[in-house]
Amino acid sequence: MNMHALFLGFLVILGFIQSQAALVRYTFVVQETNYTRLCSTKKILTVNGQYPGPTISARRGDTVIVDVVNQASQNITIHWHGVKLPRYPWSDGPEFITQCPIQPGSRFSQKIILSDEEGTLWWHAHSDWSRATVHGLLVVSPKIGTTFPFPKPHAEVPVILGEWWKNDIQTVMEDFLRSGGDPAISDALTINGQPGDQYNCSAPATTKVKVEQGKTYMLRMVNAAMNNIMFVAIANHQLTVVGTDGAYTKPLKTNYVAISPGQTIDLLLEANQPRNRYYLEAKFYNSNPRSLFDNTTTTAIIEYINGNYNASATPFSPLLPTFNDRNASANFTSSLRSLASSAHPIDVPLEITRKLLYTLSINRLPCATCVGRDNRFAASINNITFDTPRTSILGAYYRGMNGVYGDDFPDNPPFIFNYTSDSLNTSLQTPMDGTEVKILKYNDTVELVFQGTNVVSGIDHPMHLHGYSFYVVGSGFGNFDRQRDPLNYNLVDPPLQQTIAVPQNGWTAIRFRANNPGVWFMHCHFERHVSWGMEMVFIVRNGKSADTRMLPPPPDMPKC
Ligand SMILES: *[C@@H]1O[C@H](CO)[C@@H](O)[C@H](O)[C@H]1NC(C)=O
Ligand SMILES: *[C@@H]1O[C@H](CO)[C@@H](O)[C@H](O)[C@H]1NC(C)=O
Ligand SMILES: *[C@@H]1O[C@H](CO)[C@@H](O)[C@H](O)[C@H]1NC(C)=O
Ligand SMILES: *[C@@H]1O[C@H](CO)[C@@H](O)[C@H](O)[C@H]1NC(C)=O
Ligand SMILES: *[C@@H]1O[C@H](CO)[C@@H](O)[C@H](O)[C@H]1NC(C)=O
Ligand SMILES: *[C@@H]1O[C@H](CO)[C@@H](O)[C@H](O)[C@H]1NC(C)=O
Ligand SMILES: *[C@@H]1O[C@H](CO)[C@@H](O)[C@H](O)[C@H]1NC(C)=O
Ligand SMILES: *[C@@H]1O[C@H](CO)[C@@H](O)[C@H](O)[C@H]1NC(C)=O
Ligand SMILES: *[C@@H]1O[C@H](CO)[C@@H](O)[C@H](O)[C@H]1NC(C)=O
Ligand SMILES: *[C@@H]1O[C@H](CO)[C@@H](O)[C@H](O)[C@H]1NC(C)=O
Ligand SMILES: *[C@@H]1O[C@H](CO)[C@@H](O)[C@H](O)[C@H]1NC(C)=O
Ligand SMILES: [Cu+2]
Repeated sequence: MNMHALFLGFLVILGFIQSQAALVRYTFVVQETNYTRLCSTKKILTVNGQYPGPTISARRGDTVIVDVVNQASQNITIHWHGVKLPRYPWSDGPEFITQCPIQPGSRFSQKIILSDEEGTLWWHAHSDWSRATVHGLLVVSPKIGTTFPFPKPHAEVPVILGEWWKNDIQTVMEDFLRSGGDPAISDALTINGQPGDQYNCSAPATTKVKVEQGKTYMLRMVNAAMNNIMFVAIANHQLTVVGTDGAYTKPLKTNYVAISPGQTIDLLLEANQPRNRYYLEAKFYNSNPRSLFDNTTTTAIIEYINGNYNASATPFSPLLPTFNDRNASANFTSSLRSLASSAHPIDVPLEITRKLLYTLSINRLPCATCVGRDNRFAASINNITFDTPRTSILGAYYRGMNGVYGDDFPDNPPFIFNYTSDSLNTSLQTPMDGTEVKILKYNDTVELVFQGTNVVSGIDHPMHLHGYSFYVVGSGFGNFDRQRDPLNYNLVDPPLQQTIAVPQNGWTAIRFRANNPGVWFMHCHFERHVSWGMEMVFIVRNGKSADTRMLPPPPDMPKC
């Protein structure tokens, strides 16, 4: 063989390697681990003994196999948040929606099929409240031979925002469900599992990001907290948003970030300030004056290399929006734009075949067993509080089993009223119970308007849809106006997201094409609202051709 042929052969092989998606494999051992935070030790659920859990690293289009082994003493399921899993809902994870739990002593090999996701995603438990400690990043890098749509950052830094209770999380959840009221507020917020240097016992382990002046760093941020949106900022530094929920955005320069539970944001940090120490701070945004919340601040430290600062002085602190500034939250959220470049094009549905309007409400139900109160909180979508079955809806759908769910989820609120009025009749507070799904045809183009209500009390709802990304085409405060508001939709470069904060007493319109057949959960990503029933299920029917049908289930699907 001459050199020329050898060289051509080499090029062919190189091309093959580049176009080949890789198969990546991980083992996740779910186990109980003793952990010390805030000077006290408790048993938490972890993956591989780590909190936060291990980072999964893959490239666009790869397939990741995760062998989940349950060595803990409770049921568990794992969800790959933001991964669409084309035609393969079997690995999606929500308990009793797409699978039965992985029981203690058993295992489930989950296949995570990546497609067009690129950026930061994450994974978390999707049973009870165990996601409090069972979560981690899922980083999808550009394919070999392609790169970021911005200069390659000097380094990538995980920023996992969380919430820590001194008490056992299962106990926190059970006490909360029994009480009928709000859950006990957490004892600290965390960054990468640490409350920060303002807490005893935590100071030495506080996240320190050492930066070199003149370099740019990429923060891969996720809000893994249970119950609130967060404001985040770094003293004296602007941040540039370049992506959210595994899709690129137009660069957005900002002094602060508002991030919903479930949402991920990729940010560039330019180390362009004097060589000193600066706090990265995060705290909760809470728009509802009625609910108590954890009003503490968690910190990490951005520390310049070769600085001549006073190491015992407190780092500079950023100015964050005030805790109840709903404008600051809505303003940030509505400033995001898709990159919409030729390398990263978008495809917003323009002809809509299914128009849906879903109200999101907090409710009350009578309670005879609640201590000190005669009612308990509930929550609903279109006035239906979701009743979770004890077997998998996906399994029932696939096998044609009757009696597990109904297909009567309403397209519109059953009763039209002034959703965001300051004075609503208390007769509106009692919801209906049901396990209703919404059936969509393959390739339906859906416009879904979420309408927040002031029933009981208005609050933001970070809504998350499994199996899809959607375009956020509009939002506003007050009631959605079917005539006027669509005139202001952004159909040019709306952001592509999987979790969107519907503003307090406001609305948000999303669009997506139902081209992923399966059973897909949709829910508020505030854990207490999920426990109260703010969730529903879409079933997207198979298309006609073989490549538009659901794939068969794996042989090791857990059984109920
Ligand atoms: C965790 O701590 C408890 C109580 O201190 C102890 O009984 C148990 O053996 C510890 N478990 C592990 C896995 O270290
Ligand atoms: C830290 O410890 C000191 C001394 O034990 C105590 O006075 C203080 O309240 C503690 N602070 C926190 C935040 O726990
Ligand atoms: C934080 O919340 C607690 C109650 O959980 C309250 O006592 C305290 O005053 C609040 N602090 C601030 C600064 O709002
Ligand atoms: C360093 O900071 C500490 C705490 O603020 C202060 O007490 C000390 O005087 C400072 N040292 C110098 C050299 O400025
Ligand atoms: C919030 O924005 C609205 C306009 O959208 C304005 O009327 C209101 O004053 C703002 N509130 C605050 C606290 O800035
Ligand atoms: C956000 O606030 C800034 C400054 O108040 C304003 O200029 C901008 O138009 C607002 N953006 C949105 C999307 O509301
Ligand atoms: C709905 O309620 C809001 C807030 O109380 C009020 O400003 C608005 O005028 C009401 N709309 C109608 C049509 O009554
Ligand atoms: C509230 O609704 C009930 C039932 O629809 C009705 O009987 C009652 O008059 C209403 N109350 C007010 C204050 O509007
Ligand atoms: C929800 O349904 C219940 C039961 O039918 C009814 O009493 C209540 O008024 C409804 N509420 C709303 C907001 O539609
Ligand atoms: C789905 O809709 C798109 C856009 O209208 C069309 O190109 C495609 O052929 C459709 N696919 C199927 C299977 O109907
Ligand atoms: C664990 O899952 C199995 C199968 O669905 C169920 O029968 C059992 O009740 C669950 N255990 C708990 C503690 O929820
Ligand atoms: Cu909610």
